[in-house]
Amino acid sequence: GKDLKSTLISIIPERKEAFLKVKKEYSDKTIGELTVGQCLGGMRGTKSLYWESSVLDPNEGIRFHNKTIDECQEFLPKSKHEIGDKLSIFLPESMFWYLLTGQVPTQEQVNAFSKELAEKAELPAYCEKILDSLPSTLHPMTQMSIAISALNHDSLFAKAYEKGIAKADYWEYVFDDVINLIAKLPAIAGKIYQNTYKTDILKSKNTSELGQLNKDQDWSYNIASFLGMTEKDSLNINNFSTTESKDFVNLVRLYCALHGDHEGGNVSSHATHLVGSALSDPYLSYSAGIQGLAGPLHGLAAQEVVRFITTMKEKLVGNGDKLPSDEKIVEYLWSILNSGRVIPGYGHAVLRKPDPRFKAMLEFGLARPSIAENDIFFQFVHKLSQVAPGVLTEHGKTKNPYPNVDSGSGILFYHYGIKETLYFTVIFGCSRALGPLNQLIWDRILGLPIERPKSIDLATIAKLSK
Ligand code: CMX
Repeated sequence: GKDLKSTLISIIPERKEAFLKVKKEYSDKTIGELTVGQCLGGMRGTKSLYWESSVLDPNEGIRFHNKTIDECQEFLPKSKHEIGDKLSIFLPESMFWYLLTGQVPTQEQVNAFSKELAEKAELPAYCEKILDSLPSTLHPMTQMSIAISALNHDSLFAKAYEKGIAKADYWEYVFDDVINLIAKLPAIAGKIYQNTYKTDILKSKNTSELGQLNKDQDWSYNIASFLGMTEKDSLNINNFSTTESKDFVNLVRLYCALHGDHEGGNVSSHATHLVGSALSDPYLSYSAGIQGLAGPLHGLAAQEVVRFITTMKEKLVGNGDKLPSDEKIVEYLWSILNSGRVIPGYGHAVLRKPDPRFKAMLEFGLARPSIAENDIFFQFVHKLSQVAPGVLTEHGKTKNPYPNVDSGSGILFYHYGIKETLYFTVIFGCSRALGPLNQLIWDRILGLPIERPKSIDLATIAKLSK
């Protein structure tokens, strides 16, 4: 079978023709109107961004090229080492292939793509040096954005652009940069974890690395390995059994595949697309996306849920390992709401039903007895998803009383030993590369221009609204 780039090349003419047709025939047609409320209110609901790979439906949640999460779980290829294993999860690299091309890769194509990513995974020495020089008190997301923007040193697009290339050729260099960047994220994530939290362990074991790259393994396996959290290829810092090691790798796969793309308007995706429109290379563009993901209203929400759940458990059952009664939980939720705080992990700006990504994360835990039966924090998450919607509905404020994606993911990573809450968003940062960087390639294929919306002052707004 063809590799990813050749597959992409084969579909470009058709997609380009469709794009140009719509642009030519409908450019002066109206697809919505703009209210003052939207202009002053975060541009909610303004249909003003082009994004191909996913669409968010308020009731159904995200669809990738029109397929639901459940469907993607059925047809996207898994690791070649775990074919036929019911608990194994499809690969984020399968998802990237699908997002970029709209086609489902064969098992062989994904095997080769995983291998290509592993072969390009190593960080250049200067990037390691930069990461090693950062204070361990620097937020992990700041470290991540520094490392990614530093890689612009090796951008093939930036170099070619400097020499002079035709506009029609931009995308090829952007494509190569994107693959290189995605390939290097596991090593970046691992180095940050190691430098920020695990220097003592390294010292005590007299070694300089938590884990190694395994070129015969997939991208998520290598994330887990660089975190020191596989049974083989790493220090196995949490003493995982074979099953736990496999399950953790599958958690990384599931999390990364599902959090990759969520339309174009969320802050990290929009920022990547905007900065890329100035022809900044993919490293600079995605480092801007990472900086947006680092905001508490965006990527950091998962860490808030973990704090919320662990505090609630502490307050309601102390060191106990049995859930309290539903009444006790309901009472606790009301005490939070009555003190003017929000229930983290519930509500959404666009969604009006339970987030299917939450359902997928929940099912991951429910399928594993060690989590479903023995992890009280997970049991709290599960119970809350049954109890909180009723309380929030009675409270009557939120437009969506259901759990959102952040409700379940953090506590699963917590289960496997990532207790450093500030670190969660770095794994989100590995995942989020898939959506925005696939669109960035298409932005250059289709020759989208620099973005430059019109801004206006208050007097003009008042005048125009008369
Ligand atoms: N608990 C209590 N009150 C809530 C609530 C919650 N979980 N979610 C919304 N509300 C309240 C809002 O604070 C707002 O109150 P005011 O009118 O007093 O300001 C009212 O309900 C209406 O809000 P909304 O229109 O339903 O929601 P928004 O689009 O304004 O905000 C969101 C969406 C996610 C920020 C909000 O639901 C929230 O704060 N949730 C908790 C934090 C959280 O889980 N964030 C992660 C979101 C997932 C993601 O995008 O990654």
